[in-house]
Amino acid sequence: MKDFFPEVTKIQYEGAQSKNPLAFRYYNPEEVVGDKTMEEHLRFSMAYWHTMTGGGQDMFGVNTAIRPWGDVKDPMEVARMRAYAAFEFMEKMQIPYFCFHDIDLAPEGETLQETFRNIDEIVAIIKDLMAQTGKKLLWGTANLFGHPRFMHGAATSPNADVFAYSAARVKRALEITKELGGENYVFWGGREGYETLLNTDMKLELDNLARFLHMAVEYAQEIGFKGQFLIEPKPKEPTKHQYDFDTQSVLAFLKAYDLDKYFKVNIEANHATLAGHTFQHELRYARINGILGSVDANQGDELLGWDTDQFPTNVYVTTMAMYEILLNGGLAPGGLNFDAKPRRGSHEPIDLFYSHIAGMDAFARGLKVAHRLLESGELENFIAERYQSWTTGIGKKIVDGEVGFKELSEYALQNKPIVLSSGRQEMLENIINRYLFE
Ligand code: XLS
Ligand code: CA
Ligand code: CA
Repeated sequence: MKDFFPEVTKIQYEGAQSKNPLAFRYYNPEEVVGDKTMEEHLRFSMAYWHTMTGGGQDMFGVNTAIRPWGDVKDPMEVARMRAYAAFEFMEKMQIPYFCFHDIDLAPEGETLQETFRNIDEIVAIIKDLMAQTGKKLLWGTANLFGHPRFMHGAATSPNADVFAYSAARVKRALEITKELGGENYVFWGGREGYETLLNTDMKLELDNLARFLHMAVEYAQEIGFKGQFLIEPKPKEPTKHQYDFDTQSVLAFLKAYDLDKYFKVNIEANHATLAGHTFQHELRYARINGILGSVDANQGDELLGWDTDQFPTNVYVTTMAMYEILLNGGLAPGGLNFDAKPRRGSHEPIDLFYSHIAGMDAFARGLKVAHRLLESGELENFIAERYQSWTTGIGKKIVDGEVGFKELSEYALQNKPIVLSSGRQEMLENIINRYLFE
């Protein structure tokens, strides 16, 4: 088989002093941090669509990326070569997992039958490569947003035939995910939203989305797929308003439709930014509600209002993300999936290595800082102290449900003047910096 990345050998950990841009400075898979190795904590995954299938095309121009598996005419031959390139890349990068949409693997055919035949052929190749290399599938999904048939939605389309077609695609994607031992299955509602309420029956669309997800749950049970179902929140793009706006709206939807016991969320950093939240906010909200399932590890640009899917390099952000993930007891069976692409101008194959190394090192460093921060208890102790009034006296009575408005009013009327303590934001921010710079 052709060597697609002949200029690169396996990327190795060389330590923080290394100046080799093709080495890890922090990611050391075997290194134990707390109770697990880095590999077990981080569960890195390659996104097939960006790393293997994408080519740098944008609204103003065509593909720029040089991809050694893309230089033949027959799209099925490209798909076959791409599968081999994917496993060579994961091997060389020491990335244990990957994620895909059904049609990242193989081109759509003229008919649904042909699409399935194309995908099946590549799935067989991938299954062999997985057995040879030990690489694993973090999650599978179906692309229900790219083709014109989805222009008005998939499960939320006004046209019932589109709903049926989408069900067929998810059914097959679930079967493939099961066949490849996928540990999760993701629903990202690309076109599940609206452009204007003037033409939209919002109630019917939401009811239908819930019907669709219930059918998916039933079918997974029928075929014995044991993976975790995940919904990936995103507020906008491509539609102006997406129904899965953020984690809080997803949870409200899941509860309203009795789906909350079957689903968790896959949180993407860039989508948090688009929703006007920090990444940590989304992780925290999911964690405290027991629905933090997996993460799309990327970063957005606060100066741009769209989904830039950049590689995560901001160590402050990865530290606070890993802080939440450690408090969550980890992500398994989820992981950190690099739903990220090198910039359009970073078009050479080797840029795929530089960008993944940058992301893996940023998260590895974030993990180590977050672990030290948690071990010290500095933040948690401060918070416990700040909320201390809830553990004794009237606070405890409120928490224990022993008092109502009458008792509280009597208490307030005879209480001494209230004295508040400082929130100490700047002091705390400086504590974080101390850990980052240590
Ligand atoms: C797009 C989403 C998508 C999902 C999978 O913005 O991030 O790539 O992760 O469909
Ligand atoms: Ca994503
Ligand atoms: Ca994104």
